Amino acid sequence: MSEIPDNHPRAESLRIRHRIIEGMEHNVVAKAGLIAHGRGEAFDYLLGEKTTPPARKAIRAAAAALLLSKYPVISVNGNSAALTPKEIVELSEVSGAKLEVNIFYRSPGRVEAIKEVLEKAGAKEVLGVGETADGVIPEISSIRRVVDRRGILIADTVLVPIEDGDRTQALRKMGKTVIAVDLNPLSRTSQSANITIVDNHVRCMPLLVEEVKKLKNASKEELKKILEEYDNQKVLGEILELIRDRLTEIAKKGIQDY
Ligand code: PTJ
Repeated sequence: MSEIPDNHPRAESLRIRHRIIEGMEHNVVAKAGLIAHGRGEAFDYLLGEKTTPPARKAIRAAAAALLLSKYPVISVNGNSAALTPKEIVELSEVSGAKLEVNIFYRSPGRVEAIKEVLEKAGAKEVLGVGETADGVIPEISSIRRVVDRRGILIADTVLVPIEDGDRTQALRKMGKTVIAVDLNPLSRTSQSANITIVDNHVRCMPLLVEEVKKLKNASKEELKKILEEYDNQKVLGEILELIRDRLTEIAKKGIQDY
C-alpha cells in the first residue's frame, strides 16, 4: 500500500479508507463493505466530518443504555472490526458487553478472520463462532438470522455498527434495545433503532468508551433519567436540520473550514 503523506489534505480519510481495503485483503471486510464505506464517507462529508452535538447526545444515551442493560452485546461485522478493533474490545471491557461476530456476507473463513482481529486487539471471549452459534432469529431472512445462543439471542441490548437494513426492526420486535452507529440518518436502521449515533464509527467509538467510563459510577436513577430524556426521532431531526443549515451556508459562502 502506498504511503499517504501527512500533509495530504485528506490524509486521515485516506488512512481510514486503507484500513477497510486491508481488511478486505485479509478476508475481514466483505467486498460490499467497500461500497458501504463509500456511502458512509458521502454522508460524513455532509456532516462536516465532525461529531455533532446531536451525535454526542446519542453517545451519552447509548452509554447509559449499555450500563443499564443486564445482558448487552456488541455485534461485530467486517467493517467495524477493520476500523476500530481496539475500541470495540475496550467498550466490551468497560461496559461488560459480550462481543459477537455477526455478518451479512458469510463466506468461508470470514467469521474466524474477524474473531482473530478481535483477539489480537485483546478480546478474551468472542461469540458467534463454534457450536453455540446455532441460534436463529426467525424474523430475519438473511444469514444474519444465525446468532449465538449465549449472545444476541438472549441479549437485552444490542449495539449494531455499520448495519444493513432489516435486522434492527427484527431485534426490536423481539423486545431488544438497539443502538445503531450509522452515518446515514435516513437509513432504515437509523430510523428504527432506539438510539442512533449518526457519526463515523471511527470517531464515535473512543467517545463512547469515554462516556461509559464517565457514567460508570452514576446511579441507576441518573442513567434512567438520561434515557427518559432522550428522543431518537428528535435527535435524528436535529441532524437533518444541521445538514440542511450547513448546506445552506455553503451554498451562500462556499466551504470555509477546508
Ligand atoms: O461484514 P458484513 O458481511 O456483515 O457486511 C457489512 C456491510 C457493511 C457490507 C453490510 O452491513 C452492508 O451492506 O451495509 P449497508 O447496507 O451498506 O449499510 C451500511 C451503513 O453504514 C450505511 O448507511 C453507511 O452510510 C453506514 N456507514 C458506512 N461506513 C460507516 C457508516 N456509518 C458509520 N461509520 C462508518 N465508518
